[in-house]
Amino acid sequence: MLACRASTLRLAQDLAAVKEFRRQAHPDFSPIGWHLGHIAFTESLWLLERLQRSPCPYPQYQKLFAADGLPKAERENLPDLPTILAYMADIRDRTLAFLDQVPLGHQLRLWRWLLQHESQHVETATYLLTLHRWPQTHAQAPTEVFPSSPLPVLEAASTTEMVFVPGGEFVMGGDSIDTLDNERSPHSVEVEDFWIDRTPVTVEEYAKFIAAGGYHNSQWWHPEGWIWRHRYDITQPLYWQNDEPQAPVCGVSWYEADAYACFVGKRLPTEAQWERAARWHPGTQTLQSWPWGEDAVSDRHGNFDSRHGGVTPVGQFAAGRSPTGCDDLLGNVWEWTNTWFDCYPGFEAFPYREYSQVYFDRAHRVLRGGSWATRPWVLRPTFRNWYQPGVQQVFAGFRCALSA
Ligand code: AVJ
Ligand code: FE
Repeated sequence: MLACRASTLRLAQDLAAVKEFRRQAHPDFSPIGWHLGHIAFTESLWLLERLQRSPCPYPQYQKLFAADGLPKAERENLPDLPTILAYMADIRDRTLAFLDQVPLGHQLRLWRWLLQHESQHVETATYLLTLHRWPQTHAQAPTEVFPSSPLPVLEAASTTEMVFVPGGEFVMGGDSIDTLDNERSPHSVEVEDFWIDRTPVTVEEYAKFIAAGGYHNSQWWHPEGWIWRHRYDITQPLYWQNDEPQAPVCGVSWYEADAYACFVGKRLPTEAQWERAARWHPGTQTLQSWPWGEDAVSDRHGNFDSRHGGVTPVGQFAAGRSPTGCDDLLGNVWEWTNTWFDCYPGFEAFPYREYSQVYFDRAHRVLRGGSWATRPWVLRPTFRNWYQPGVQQVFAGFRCALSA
């Protein structure tokens, strides 16, 4: 709890400009300050009100900071940063005092869920800070110079190397104390032999899709993706920049990832394939805890925990490589998969239906692997993130797959 809060405050200290703290960076997201208040509100709700059965210590924040309180656009009227930090500190003092009175193992899953919850909101806040600051830190993005009429069919040449992953039966999901409701329960699935890109698709590779008029040729696009691309007049990833060709492409929606995969004659991996690639050791025929084996996650294994302040060129973390030869599976960018977010067999909502269950609606696609801003205790090969297919998630990229 202390390590988690220290890393949350690291982000809070970075909020120099008040406008970044209060203003929505994007209409789909609440302001950063709301995320901080919501972290404390959620801790207070579940530990103090529900577990300890205390009255709500800050009823004035009930409506503002509850997940279902106000529309996102009405969350800009926030207390100032010191007030929110004091709120967070006071709730934390109360929960630690409560922890002194209860056995450590009592409702451990709920206590640990709160850390997962806090750090996911911190990742979203990091995301929003990135959006706020993008225009200052990056030069004007180059726009494409290609014709807007459909082009003839092109033979797509992807130079992204692929690795072979033998198929078979394996146990997907997890039930360790930190796993969220949507990761449970472990269950057996079977995948066929497949190939998967060694690394996420790079800026250099993706630029070929743009250069070939990929955004102007319906043949690569899912019908809904083609409608989406026209409705919002999308011609490149959000905040597209090509100054680092070996960086993973990011800021892409599922529709763009899917279209690119089609363009290179591949497709997106299913989440079962992704998890198999991240955990299966063909030599020992066993599942590993991590792509690299059993060693605890460390800096050598990938780009996460905001250590590098952004994406890093693909393939820089040899220690994080999987037995089949995949790099960057955990950290760097979230990776879109071909799978709708849905429950696993035996699903039980925890701690509330609105956490996962309401998103099992065939309107959200699963992303795997974590980003450069994911905290180490959230980074794991069974973790499932989800977004609507039209969200150009600036922390998301993808890798492609191919059936054998
Ligand atoms: C899993 C990141 C999509 O931020 O909406 C936080 C996590 N749920 N509080 C989100 C979450 C409730 C969720 N994501
Ligand atoms: Fe939340």
